[in-house]
Amino acid sequence: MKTSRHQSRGAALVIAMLLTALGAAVAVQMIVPLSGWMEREYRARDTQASYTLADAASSWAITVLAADLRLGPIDHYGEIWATPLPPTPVEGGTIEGRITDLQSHFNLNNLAPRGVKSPANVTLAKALFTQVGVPVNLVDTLADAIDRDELTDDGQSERQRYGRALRNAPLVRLADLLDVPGFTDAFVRNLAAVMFVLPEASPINANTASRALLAAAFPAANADTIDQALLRRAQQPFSTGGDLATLLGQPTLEGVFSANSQYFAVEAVIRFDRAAHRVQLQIARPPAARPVVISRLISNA
Ligand SMILES: [Ca+2]
Ligand SMILES: [Ca+2]
Repeated sequence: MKTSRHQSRGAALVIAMLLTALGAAVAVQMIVPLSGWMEREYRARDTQASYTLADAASSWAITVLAADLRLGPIDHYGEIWATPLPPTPVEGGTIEGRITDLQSHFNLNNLAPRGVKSPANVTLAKALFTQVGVPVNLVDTLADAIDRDELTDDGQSERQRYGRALRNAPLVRLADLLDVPGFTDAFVRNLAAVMFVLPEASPINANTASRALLAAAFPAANADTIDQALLRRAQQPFSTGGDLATLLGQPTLEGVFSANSQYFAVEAVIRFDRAAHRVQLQIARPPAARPVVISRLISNA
């Protein structure tokens, strides 16, 4: 009862924020239905309207995430941003959407934050690679490809070890793995199920990470202790990345976890009489600046 009241209040708030975003960002005449009757005119109208509504979805998500930042430094699924936007009527159609936390997953660039290898993240990546059937030695290759120096862990030249110069820079997209010696299409597909690439290192948010990911990070913690930690998290989200290790009675993993997020995904579906479009956004929310859209994809839904 309490939960459903909380959810409907959350939904009312996210709808109010959408209407604010529509007012602020949308040239209203662009989404008023035109009088044309021909199919191609409908299509043109719907496509133009979908771009306009994609802008509205961006403004909506930015408004929601900026408002969240003012409420405090931690991020968890009990917050307003995590409440899905239910199908909401707008001129000529409906819009619905949801924001998810990209830092609930492992970001491959965490292997070498700011160009320096992170041993704890290398260890976690090896566990995750094993889970999806990708050889663990490729974690070392990838860490060498991302870290800025030209040396392997045992002091050899990377160029000699791998037969060519490595990129020595963060990955920009998952497909960049194909430029790293040893990675195949099949490996990249397997990794895509559990990992992400964000523009810079981004610790995993302990408040939004899956049970499986937490268990992989703390292989010495027993299952009951992890379940108890998850119950605790649902009641009272972690305030630092280290809280989780403490609760599990495990050593802190340097640089692996945080309790907040700077990267979010938005998925919105916009429906008209004759067409539906899916808008997928990635949003960066720096600690002291307005959130910005860093990638946008519009496709047929
Ligand atoms: Ca928050
Ligand atoms: Ca390197």
